[in-house]
Amino acid sequence: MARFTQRRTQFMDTIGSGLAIVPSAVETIRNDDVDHVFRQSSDFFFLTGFEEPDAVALFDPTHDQPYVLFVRPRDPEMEAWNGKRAGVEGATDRFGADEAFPIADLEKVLRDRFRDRDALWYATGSSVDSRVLGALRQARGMKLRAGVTVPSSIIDPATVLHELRLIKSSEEIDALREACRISADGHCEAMRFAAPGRSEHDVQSAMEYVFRASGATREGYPSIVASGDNACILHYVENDQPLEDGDLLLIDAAAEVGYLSSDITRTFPVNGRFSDAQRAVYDVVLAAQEAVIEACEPGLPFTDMHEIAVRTLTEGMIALDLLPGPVEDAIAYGWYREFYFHGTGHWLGMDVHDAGAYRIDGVGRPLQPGMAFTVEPGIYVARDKTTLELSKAPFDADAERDLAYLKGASEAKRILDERRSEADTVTHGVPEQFLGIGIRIEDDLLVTSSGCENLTRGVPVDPDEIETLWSEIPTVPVMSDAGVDS
Ligand SMILES: [Mn+2]
Repeated sequence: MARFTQRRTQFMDTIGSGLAIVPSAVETIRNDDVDHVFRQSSDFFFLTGFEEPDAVALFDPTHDQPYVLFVRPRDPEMEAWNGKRAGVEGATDRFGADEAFPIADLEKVLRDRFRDRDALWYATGSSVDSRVLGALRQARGMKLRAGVTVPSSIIDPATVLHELRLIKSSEEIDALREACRISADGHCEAMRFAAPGRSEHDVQSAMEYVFRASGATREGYPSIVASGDNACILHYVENDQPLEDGDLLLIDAAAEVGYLSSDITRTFPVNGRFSDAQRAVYDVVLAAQEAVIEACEPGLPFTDMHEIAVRTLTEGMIALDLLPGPVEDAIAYGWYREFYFHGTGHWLGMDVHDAGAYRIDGVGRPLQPGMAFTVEPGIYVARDKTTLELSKAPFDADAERDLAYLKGASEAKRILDERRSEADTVTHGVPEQFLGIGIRIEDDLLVTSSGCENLTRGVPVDPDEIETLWSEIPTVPVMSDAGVDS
């Protein structure tokens, strides 16, 4: 438990004479007596190592009992139904709390602890808002009568906590490495397993079997197993379609180990052979990914990665006649967004889209050793995108985000559409052979002192290597294969 103690010390060192409250995740009902699978909140687990719901952690560094846990009390009858509880005794004996209380005592203890504290570090919007803020209101009432000080400001602990989570410790890196290794193995199995006549669901089963059988706790996020046109839907999770000969299969899936998640995407042909058109688009995406990975080293601003990806992808799209040139126009007017409309990566860690700021004072944050992130360019040519109407209105991603923030997404879209329709336009036909192709390639990188380490190349990206792997016999048994020609 040493790592949790160390994190609490680091966290408490920064909150000074304030106090911090961090709640656990809550259970959500699936139906009747059945809950959705519970997974502890990453912030809470990071500081406590405690995996039960209905808990709250209090950090009060100037008190002589600085670390307090509020937990579900022991209850043999409930435990016989729903599993063991650490209880108040376990919270102190096994989880290192200086003091522990039943969760029902939260308000009473908080009122006491709020005395003489200047700030409350608490992320409002949680399930215990009414209890925490109710206790604070009562403490303020006491303040008027008794003349004590209670917190007069509420500060989001993310500013401290998420910075701690952003730089990974050696233990976290070990877990992340293992998650990446297992995830790569699962993707390799998916490449062996996929064949015309099997389904997205069959491939998902084989891949997730490898994840879990290799020691993963769970998937880091719902697996996306998207064949053919489905690959153009970014968060497709139905995963229920048969695999068609000639289609590509895009899989975005990964394992979680020790509360650290990997995040891998591969795209490969269902029948083991890229068509010329598929290979041409694939090569552009791979070139963009490699250009970004090549540039990754300490000091590179996070936002530069997207610019590198956009430039390489745009050059490739123009070379394939997906877009008209010149490159400078296709970038300045944002034409590339017809086929590439998401970011190039995100922090990776306890949450797949992990905590931590991407910009500081509006400027892209420089990479530092111990940060982990994804690099995931893609090209998605929707089946019905046969003709493009490309506007020559200047495109500014930051200005568009600001506008969406101020006006709301739908009003911002209306304003931008109007602006685009008023500018000159270019009409461009999309070559038919590319329609319906969606490709993304995603790897996980760890910043080292001298560069970046790719943690997920245990699964190939090279098209020839993918074709070879596809031809191998699956290691997971094929349970039903009625539709497959062998
Ligand atoms: Mn990702």
